[in-house]
Amino acid sequence: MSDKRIALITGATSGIGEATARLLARNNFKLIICGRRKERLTSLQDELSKQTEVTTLSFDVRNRTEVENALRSLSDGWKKIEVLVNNAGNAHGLDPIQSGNVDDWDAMMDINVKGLLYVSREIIPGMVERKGGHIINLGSIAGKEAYANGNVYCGSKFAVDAITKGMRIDLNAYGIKVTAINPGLVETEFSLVRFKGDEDRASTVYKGYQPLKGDDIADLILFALTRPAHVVVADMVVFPVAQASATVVNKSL
Ligand code: NDP
Ligand code: 8X3
Repeated sequence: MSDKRIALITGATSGIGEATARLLARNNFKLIICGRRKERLTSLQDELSKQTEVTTLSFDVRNRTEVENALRSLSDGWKKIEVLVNNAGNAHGLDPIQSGNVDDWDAMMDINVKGLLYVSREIIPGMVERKGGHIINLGSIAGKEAYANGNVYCGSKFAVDAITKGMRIDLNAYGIKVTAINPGLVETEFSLVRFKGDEDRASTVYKGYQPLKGDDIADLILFALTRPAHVVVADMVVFPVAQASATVVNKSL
């Protein structure tokens, strides 16, 4: 019988989630990779299947029925999910509160907060029944400090911070580990999504210093997942060396 743990990663089609899928595939995990872009899921599955067993689930985390149907469609061999990486999420827009786009607000609260909850609600009961498992929630420095024009994105990540703490308390009785990873600036498709495909504006965010890469965050996720049974990494904040807070970034390094 395989001793590999099954890890489900949301948002595995890009950035931090994709890097995490690649690293876990090389480190004794079987993978359920999720996202909306099916062609990216299939191509990642083809690549990683050389290293481990991989299955894909395509759903929009905003749509509760899609989330439920997708997760309940897993065959028996894939149902015992021991690791959940709640990573799917994005910022949409960067506007002052008085002129914010309400569709952007809906997207951020629906994806970053409600989507994380819908996925978790499907997976946690199995962990409780088996008295074990590990949930890794991707928060952000934006969930620790509010910054100018970050308002609702920060609100969504402050919510992730509170939900993570609540999960850790409620699941304490069952030996389930809950970890928050809170990165600063990581160069992924994040800014391209935030600025609605404006490549120049997106690339400016990462100019003048060395930002984190998806691989740097994947390393920390693997670190948290491979601590001894009695150790849980509860809460990590990680910056590129050039960053000192949500807004202090030394662009001359
Ligand atoms: P990317 O834009 O590169 O990746 C986002 C991932 O989320 C994609 O795989 C995307 O897949 C998925 N996703 C987005 N919306 C949905 C949806 N409605 N349903 C299902 N999946 C969705 O960004 P990152 O890798 O940087 O972001 C990953 C996480 O890290 C996010 O939670 C983000 O807030 C957090 N983070 C990022 C930081 C950064 O600087 N980059 C810093 C701190 C935290 P698809 O489009 O295929 O559905
Ligand atoms: C992503 C990092 O600083 O853009 O969560 O909010 S930041």
